[in-house]
Amino acid sequence: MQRQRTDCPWWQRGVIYQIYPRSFQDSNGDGVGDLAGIEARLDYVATLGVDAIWLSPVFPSPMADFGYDVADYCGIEPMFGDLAAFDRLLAGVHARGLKLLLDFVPNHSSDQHPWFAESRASRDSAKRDWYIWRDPAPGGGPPNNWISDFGGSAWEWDAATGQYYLHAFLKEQPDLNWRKPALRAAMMDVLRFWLDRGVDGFRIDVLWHIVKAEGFPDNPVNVDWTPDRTERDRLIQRHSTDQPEAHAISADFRALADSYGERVLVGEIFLPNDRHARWFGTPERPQVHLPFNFQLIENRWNAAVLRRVIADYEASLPTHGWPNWVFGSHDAPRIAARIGDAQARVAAMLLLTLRGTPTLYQGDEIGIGDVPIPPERVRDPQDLRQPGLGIGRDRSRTPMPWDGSPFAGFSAVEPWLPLNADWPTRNVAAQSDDPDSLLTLYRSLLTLRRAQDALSIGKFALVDADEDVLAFERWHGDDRLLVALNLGTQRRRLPLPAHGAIGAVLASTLPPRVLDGSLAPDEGLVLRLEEAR
Ligand code: ISL
Repeated sequence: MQRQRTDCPWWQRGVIYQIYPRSFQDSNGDGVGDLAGIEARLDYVATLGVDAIWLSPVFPSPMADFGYDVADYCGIEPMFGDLAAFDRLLAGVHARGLKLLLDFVPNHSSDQHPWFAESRASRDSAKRDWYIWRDPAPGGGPPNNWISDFGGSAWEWDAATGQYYLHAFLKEQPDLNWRKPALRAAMMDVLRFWLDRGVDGFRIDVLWHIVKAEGFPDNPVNVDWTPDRTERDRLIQRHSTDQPEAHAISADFRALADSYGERVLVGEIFLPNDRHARWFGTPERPQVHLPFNFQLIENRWNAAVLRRVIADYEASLPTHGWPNWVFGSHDAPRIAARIGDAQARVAAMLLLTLRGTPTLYQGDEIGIGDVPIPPERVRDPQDLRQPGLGIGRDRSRTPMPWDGSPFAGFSAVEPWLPLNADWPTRNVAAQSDDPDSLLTLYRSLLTLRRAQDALSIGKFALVDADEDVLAFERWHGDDRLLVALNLGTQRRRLPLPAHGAIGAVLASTLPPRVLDGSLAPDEGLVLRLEEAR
């Protein structure tokens, strides 16, 4: 059989590892992680077997939204280090053959950014329309009905200049005006600044938000809203997000990235498949390489549900589009908290065997579960503004537990958020020494993925299977694999492959055993398929 082309870009084969800088490693004893701490842990990241690091924002910030409120796009937050520390980190990343993606936050800046200070100083300011200012509605009050993602009106009154400004998130995060050419040019310069420094790309925060409909019409009411949902969901964000003009800007980002050679853009985009797929752009005018796909987070852990999700997503991809999968982030509940320890092993196997670039969130490789945050320690502004909905993000942002030393080797002092209660046993050192740990499973799956083109760049097809079982084949050239995952608590039949016969077990979520045509509860297998004789 003819071998397929294997000279595909690194970001198609590779695995992205998200580091939340506040919680990875503290090096200076302030209880908050920093760049030197990350640098000190690079060998861990390299030996884990991932290919790229995406760093959540490290820019100067008042931390109203923990770095997603940027006060200087071309600097480093002193709490994290400085540009020299950044350069050392980047050199260390590259020396280990890894890539580094920064988090670009284009939709909004901090209200402490000098641009906003200038914008709000007066209606005549040269930068007034770098942000979105509007007069009150004719009868008074906010210009329209838009709701902030963090609750309340998306408009904040500025008494000094007698206008409202728009903020899709906190009032400390005023939205930038991407219809203004000078703002666009300034932000392109920001990207150049970091690309010139050698970064390998960007994850782009809330990319689908960056342009708003002309005339700022009211958003339609969501008739399906129920009080257990966030206030934001009372409305459908039709006019405040996903505007055609944003696609043109996304294509401009891509053209700039491409002018630097092989760099990668990951777009944070929450949309239904048909609209999501448009963010790939066209072959002639491509947009982001990887529009983040959060459907494993958004959907129930159920084989039938995931089967449909995977099939629909695969079907939605344009021919030039490359899939990707995300199972955890600093915004989402921990995967192990959602599905438990045994199924977290099955989830690891799914994430690393699906077709498409996986993103692994720090701490998920050791299965950090739910970390209840005592009320007095809650820091997440979204949670503080909308208490009682169980949407707190702090519980996914707790520090990495490295070993059994005080504060888990994360810091010399009490960390900014509590550690997972089971840190004395659930930590990197303990799991590194344990052949049956989740970390060991992650390492072996990452090694397998690297060794098997079928897993990283191979083709994909779902296979019929019993209830609770999710199964698919991956193949590349003559190599063909069957992945069979039991998401349930009953023993099920091992699905029959569509092609060939079952051969060697390449990976298992459970201890080795002789195959008997069944899948045990919580069992996931990667099997080699051999030519049927
Ligand atoms: O719209 C959502 C899901 O349908 C939200 O989860 C939303 O996309 C998300 O909150 C956006 O997250 C990003 O931007 C925020 C920041 O607080 C998050 O940490 C960041 O990941 C504002 O910059």
